[in-house]
Amino acid sequence: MSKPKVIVTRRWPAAVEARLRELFDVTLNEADVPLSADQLKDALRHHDAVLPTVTDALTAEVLGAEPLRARMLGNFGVGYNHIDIEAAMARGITVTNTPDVLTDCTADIAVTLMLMVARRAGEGEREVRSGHWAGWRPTHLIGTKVTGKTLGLIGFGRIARALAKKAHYGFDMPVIFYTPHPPEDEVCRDLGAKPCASIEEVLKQADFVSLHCPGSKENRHLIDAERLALMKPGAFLINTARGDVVDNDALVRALKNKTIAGAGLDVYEGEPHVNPGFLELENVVLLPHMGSSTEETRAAMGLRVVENLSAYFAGQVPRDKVV
Ligand code: 8YV
Repeated sequence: MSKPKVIVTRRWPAAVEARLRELFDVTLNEADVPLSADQLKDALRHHDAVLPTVTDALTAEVLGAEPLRARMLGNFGVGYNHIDIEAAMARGITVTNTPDVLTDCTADIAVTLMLMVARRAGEGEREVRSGHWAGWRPTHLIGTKVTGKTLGLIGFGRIARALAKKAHYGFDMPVIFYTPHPPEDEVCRDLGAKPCASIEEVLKQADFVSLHCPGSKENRHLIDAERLALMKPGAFLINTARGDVVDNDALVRALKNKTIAGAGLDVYEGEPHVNPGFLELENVVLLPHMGSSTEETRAAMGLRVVENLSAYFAGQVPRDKVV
């Protein structure tokens, strides 16, 4: 029997590409240049499965490709806001993602951002590298203490819970959160986390607000000017979720006017574009969407896609079936 034909839209870790070569008739993207909408349509016409990432806009228009051969999208990543899920369902396409394996590394990047922005690490690094460091003095680069401060989580899924654990046990932080689906009391007790009745309640109380809700039409600009205005003047906003959960223009204004103390961002509206307003500000730390970017996690993400694909082609329900 011939092997299923699969196409990978970006470069993946070498070990995973090797495994894909063993199992499938695979087309790799050695140049690592993102595919255009037309190329994605072509991929859907000529392969049994397409393996996309966050940089591939699989819109209803793209998924309307005819004649459609691909009935499987094995997404490399847990978030799938770049895939029109309703259109995929309408076309009978199975979509899978890669949860669990990136939880800790993404939570670690949230910790990195909290520490960097509160302790002004980006500013300090820029100063040393530019040769402008004049030496130690008691009033130099004074930041904000992280240990013991209140962490507020918007969303309470895997990554938020991993962050709660690190913050509570590592930094002695009281944790509060808002989720429309609160977990059992025991989960909250173990993480030292207290549910709040609304997003507003979290925003008003937290010293660090970290976003952990999915990117979606519903969550677009969930954090807008009005909600930013509820945050304490000394508070920091951390975003490792999706850029468009925050109104980026409103955030630039809040940072510029110092109505909040700072922000740590790993994700942006319209990536890889970054709102130029952020670039002029010292009180924001800017990372290039690297939450899951460790050797261990990226390999595990790829192998999780391989597992999902193998199950799909064996006629089983893949472990991480989204639809
Ligand atoms: C991925 C992410 O690297 O998994 C996600 O949702 O945001 C990142 O960790 C990226 O999405 C790859 O598609």
